[in-house]
Amino acid sequence: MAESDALKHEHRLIPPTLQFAQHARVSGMEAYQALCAEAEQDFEGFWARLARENVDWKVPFTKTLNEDNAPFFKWFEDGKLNVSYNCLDRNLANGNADKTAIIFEADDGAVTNVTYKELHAKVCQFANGLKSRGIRKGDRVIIYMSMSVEGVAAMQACARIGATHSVVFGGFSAKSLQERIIDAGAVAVITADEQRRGGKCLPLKSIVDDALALGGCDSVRDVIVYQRTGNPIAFKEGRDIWLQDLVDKQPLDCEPEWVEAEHPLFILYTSGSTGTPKGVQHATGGYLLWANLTMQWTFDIKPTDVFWCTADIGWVTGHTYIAYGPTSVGATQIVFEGIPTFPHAGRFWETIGKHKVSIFYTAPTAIRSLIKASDLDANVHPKSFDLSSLRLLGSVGEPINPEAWMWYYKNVGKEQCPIVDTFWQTETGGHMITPLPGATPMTPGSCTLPLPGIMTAIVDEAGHDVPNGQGGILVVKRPWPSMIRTIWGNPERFKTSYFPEEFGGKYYLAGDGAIRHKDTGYFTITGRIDDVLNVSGHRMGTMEIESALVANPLVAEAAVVGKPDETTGESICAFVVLKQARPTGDDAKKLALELRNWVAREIGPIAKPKEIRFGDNLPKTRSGKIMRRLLRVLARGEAITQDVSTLENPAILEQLKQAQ
Ligand code: 6R9
Repeated sequence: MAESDALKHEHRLIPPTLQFAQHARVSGMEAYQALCAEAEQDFEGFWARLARENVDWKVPFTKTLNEDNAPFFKWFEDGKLNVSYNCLDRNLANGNADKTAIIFEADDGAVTNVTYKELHAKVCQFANGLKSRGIRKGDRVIIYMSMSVEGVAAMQACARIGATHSVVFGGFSAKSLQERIIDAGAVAVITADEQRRGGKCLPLKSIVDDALALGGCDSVRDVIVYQRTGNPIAFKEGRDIWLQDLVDKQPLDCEPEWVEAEHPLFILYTSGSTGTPKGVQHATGGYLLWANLTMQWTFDIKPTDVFWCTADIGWVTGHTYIAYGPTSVGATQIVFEGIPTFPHAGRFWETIGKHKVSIFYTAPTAIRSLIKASDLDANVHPKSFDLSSLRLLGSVGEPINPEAWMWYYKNVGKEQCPIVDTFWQTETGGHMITPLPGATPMTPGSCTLPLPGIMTAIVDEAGHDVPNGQGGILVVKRPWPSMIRTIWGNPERFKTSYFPEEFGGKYYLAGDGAIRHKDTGYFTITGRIDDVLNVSGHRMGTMEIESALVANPLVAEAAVVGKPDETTGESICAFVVLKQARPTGDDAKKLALELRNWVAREIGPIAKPKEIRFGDNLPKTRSGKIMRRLLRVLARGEAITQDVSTLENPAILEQLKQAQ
């Protein structure tokens, strides 16, 4: 049975242990159902109650939801607050001042602890430093940093002064960075001299220099540089400033800028099926509420927990479940600079033991690669480490296959820890469909049920609900507080991408396919239904990679498809037509390598195609459309059984069948 079929038939139900359920914040299915019923009966009242109970407002809101200009929804619009106040100051007031906020585990294993009081002081000084350079509420600031206390502090400092940050993952190229700087109209870039990963020093500041030198970034006045490695870097007088010099002598306190609930907290670029990456814009109040609540509901966070989310702050998971969620609930968390395989593939398990981590949240791709590594070497198997502190495990970023789920459950959680398989997106701001660890019986490979107040459904092309057991398109029928507000600078694209006319402009379209189990109603995500790939949990548009390839002077045409991959979920396979004759043998190998490196330079190493196949042409219909579905079949190495009668050039299939 193919794995997708196995998923559809998977119906094991594994209840949380009694011990876990008894002490959980949401304990038992009745408690979950009661919350769902409250949301059904009084939707606005439900959200208003939660927003009052979990967020500190400077000016309380009186209006919960404004749907007048749907799908541009407004939540808590007349309320005023500050996210950094909610994450830091309120922890000083409620007895957490000397509690460790961040345990920073460096690439080389060095540890730095930062208390809430210290983090507050750091963020205040940083915020005062930003203000001293003239950065104000509403300005956009790019953060191009590796995992560090300073990275988190940079985000919080922007939030404190009402500047809108846009974090760009440190693996993106100068060109990708430049595009984001221009689109956001950023006034400053915060970066580091270099980053340390896997024992190596990798450049950051020099990439910022390259990005700015590409042109069009005139809006940038300041480049603020955190010294991480101390290796020499170029410095441009007047523009560049060391973070240390900026914050030195700044007051340890900074009055928060009280912003409207709808004020843009951040923009985060993500890939869509067409065009350039979209600047997903999030608001302040609703986003904070959901970051805080999902820490409580999904992660059952308790004052004694040590929380570890292994994501990077360059992705949404690192925003919600590192920078904002854990701090807003006063948790102690690990911020990890390194990679899972350095100095050995037992690094995650070792670090869990070292810091007594109790909640661990990672991606299926990491789990799958560590399964492989521990099959080969018992020394890096979880059983060789002390994992007794763990009480809850989480998964995010892509579907987790039942086999990997079971391995995680048995070997890491020792069958005692619930697994929360959290389905959500950059656009949703926080979890959408996930088990509640003290309530929902789990099914491996299923993200189970939506959180209370999240009105997910599966519909057909016409927007009608499909019965359980039948696959369809995943939608959300009602707005929710942490939803995307717009695409930065492109409201029209926001409407057409997420609230398409096919569904009357009323449903939020996630871009994923899903199916509900016929008995339990549990959701299983079947993967993207658009041209978005998910490689190791990183989202990439096929169009973006194709555009990068055709920007190479040698390339005439390119088509990119995803191919299932045991470790990374999906891998990138590119079909390329060169302007010169089709290369073969060593020539083909050499050119493939050149093009792979080209894509890494254009977008970033994460976008490198794993495989490149050269052809004299691509399979096209008589009207000239590339038949991607055939390319997908070829990439998988499967025989073509589909109808190819509309194909202009069927002979090309034979040529593209073989990987070089
Ligand atoms: C948080 C994050 C979003 C896309 C999403 C879907 C996939 C994420 C998943 C999952 C199945 C899960 N995805 N979590 N698929 N099960 N638990 O990853 O955001 O980078 O925007 O990606 O990832 O395809 O549409 P983002």
